Amino acid sequence: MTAYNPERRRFIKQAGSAAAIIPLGILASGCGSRPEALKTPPNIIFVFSDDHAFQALGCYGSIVNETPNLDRLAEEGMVFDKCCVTNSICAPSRAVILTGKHSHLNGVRDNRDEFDGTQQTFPKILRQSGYQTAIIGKWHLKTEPTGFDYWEVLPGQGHYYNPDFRTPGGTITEHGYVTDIIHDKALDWLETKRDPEKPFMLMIQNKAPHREWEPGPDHLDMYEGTRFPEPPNLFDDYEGRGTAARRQDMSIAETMRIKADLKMWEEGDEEDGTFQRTIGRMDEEQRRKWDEAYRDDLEEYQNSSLEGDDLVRWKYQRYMEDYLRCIASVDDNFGRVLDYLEENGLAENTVVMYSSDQGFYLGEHGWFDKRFMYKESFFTPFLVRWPGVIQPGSRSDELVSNLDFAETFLDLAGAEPPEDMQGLSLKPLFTGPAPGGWRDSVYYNYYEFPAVHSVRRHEGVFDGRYKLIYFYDLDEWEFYDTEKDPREMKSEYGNPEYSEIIKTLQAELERLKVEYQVPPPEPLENNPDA
Ligand code: SGN
Ligand code: CA
Repeated sequence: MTAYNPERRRFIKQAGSAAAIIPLGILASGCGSRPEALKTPPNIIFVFSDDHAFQALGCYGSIVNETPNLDRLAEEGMVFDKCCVTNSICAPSRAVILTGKHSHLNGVRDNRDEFDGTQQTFPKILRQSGYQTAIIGKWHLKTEPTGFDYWEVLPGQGHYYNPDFRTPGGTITEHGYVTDIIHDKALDWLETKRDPEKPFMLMIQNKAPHREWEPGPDHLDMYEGTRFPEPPNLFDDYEGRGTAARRQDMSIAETMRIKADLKMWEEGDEEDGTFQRTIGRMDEEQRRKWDEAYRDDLEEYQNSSLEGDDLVRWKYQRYMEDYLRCIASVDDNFGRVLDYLEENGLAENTVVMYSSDQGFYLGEHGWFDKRFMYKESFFTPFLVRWPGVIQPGSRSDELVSNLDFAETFLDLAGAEPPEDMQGLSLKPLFTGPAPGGWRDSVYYNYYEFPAVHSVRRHEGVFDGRYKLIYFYDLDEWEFYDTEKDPREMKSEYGNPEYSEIIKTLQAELERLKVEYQVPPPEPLENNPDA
């Protein structure tokens, strides 16, 4: 890989040595022995949420919520501050993780594509290497899971209450709240279905905190009376950006629905499709608790006549309550997994990772949802704990990606990654500074348009500081200096001060497209801009 930006490389080297993370493995080898953790292939637990914004994690500096159990993982392990996704949307992210390949090669460019389960994936290779593999929870790839000894997955988006699960024996319906049930099943797998003779890979895949953000029975009253700080760009006017930011359909003001998203249902709404697949699934007791919890909000809303910015403010607060309640359940259940590992002597030799399929907007730019290459949806949380190997409380600001997860899992297992996987194993970063030749940039491509939320197709490159985005159907470029403009409010494309770096990044984008074998964009059908 050509290092195109020597300045950045120097910065990384200095930052790496300043951080002085001494791998425990090296310490131990000085005493003539290697820690147990490095000898045997470790177990891996990968906990993955759907739409969990890094802004809603304590260890990423959240000012809106607390996540004590996830933070425990951060305190005992490593936090990645620049974990990017290649394509900020659900099914594509999952396909990238399984295959270690960009969307154009794994065949899942958007949520409408079906995953071809006959292709090479990391769980298949882990199995060949002697691992027992299991996946429980959201899948979203349409076809049947392959490469897993055990699977129970939600159909499509799944349901929050009394969810269905696809299993090899057919679809079953469970009673309860989806996050609790996914974790019950995961703990049951560890307890009764795990083969103690083999290392294992367990993927615990939350539906939460995906829209419509339905909290579980244990958290319905949480944040009652809390006023969340508003992001400074909640009322963004998009002046500093192009057509795409202005024409999206994912704003709190316009797109967010008072009933379906914010639960202000009234008598007579029972036939509504969204009502049916959310509240309509509840049993009497669940429903009673729910109605009780929302009664005051509904009354307050009905008695107010909010408009304009005041209405947006109210919607933002309601949104945050429910979104963060969903996360509270993710965090509680994550704590159950950590406790189980400890109580059963598994904590030492199990690498625990936490991530999300992408980031999410919590009112920044006036938005919810994801898709754009802007910071909030481009970065995703990524935490790793590996006792005895990763220095507790460490952080990495290297450019890493969901493209790297497959090769990382294989490396942990001591398995050789296939030549055609496109990521990098992150294992070296767990114990020290980035090895020479580490990437200087990441490539991004978002494809789902026209579609829900109306985000234009775009590709781009990010080098850790500068971000270049090309909306190819609009033929519009944007460029951000994320150090000077961390909220990405003003594109500097066309600013002569940046013309050199823009040219360099344009060349880098072309280089990456050759390296990753990116074909030219397919013609767009039904382009509303044409
Ligand atoms: C649903 C949501 C959208 C969301 C997509 C994709 N609408 O269509 O807001 O962007 O899923 O989400 S909803 O009314 O059904 O909630 S993804 O995570 O699967 O990519
Ligand atoms: Ca998602």
